[in-house]
Amino acid sequence: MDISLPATSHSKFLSLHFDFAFLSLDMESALKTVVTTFLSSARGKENLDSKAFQKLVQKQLGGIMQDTNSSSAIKEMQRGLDENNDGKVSFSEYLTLLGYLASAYSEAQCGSKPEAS
Ligand SMILES: [Ca+2]
Repeated sequence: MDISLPATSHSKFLSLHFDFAFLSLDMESALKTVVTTFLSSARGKENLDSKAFQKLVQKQLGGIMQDTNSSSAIKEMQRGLDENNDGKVSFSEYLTLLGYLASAYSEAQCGSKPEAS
């Protein structure tokens, strides 16, 4: 499974001035949750530090991910996501995790493994 997402910072997206005030459809709500979860976890910073990332995973993803009670497993996952090796999880690195989870969920829904492309 290989997912590459554009390494665009969220601040670039936010400068596009979409009107996010009236998100109402399921996917729009999901998008809002994805963004606000990151922002509230980052507490005004650009990145999640290890502690914030661990908290986010345990609180938000404990239901679908195994080993969320193991801080070493979460640290291992964080290292895997940390493309620029700064020890923190940026918004795009966070999206990489969500991309993996979305793919895994999609596979589970389809009940089949994706073709290698
Ligand atoms: Ca990083």
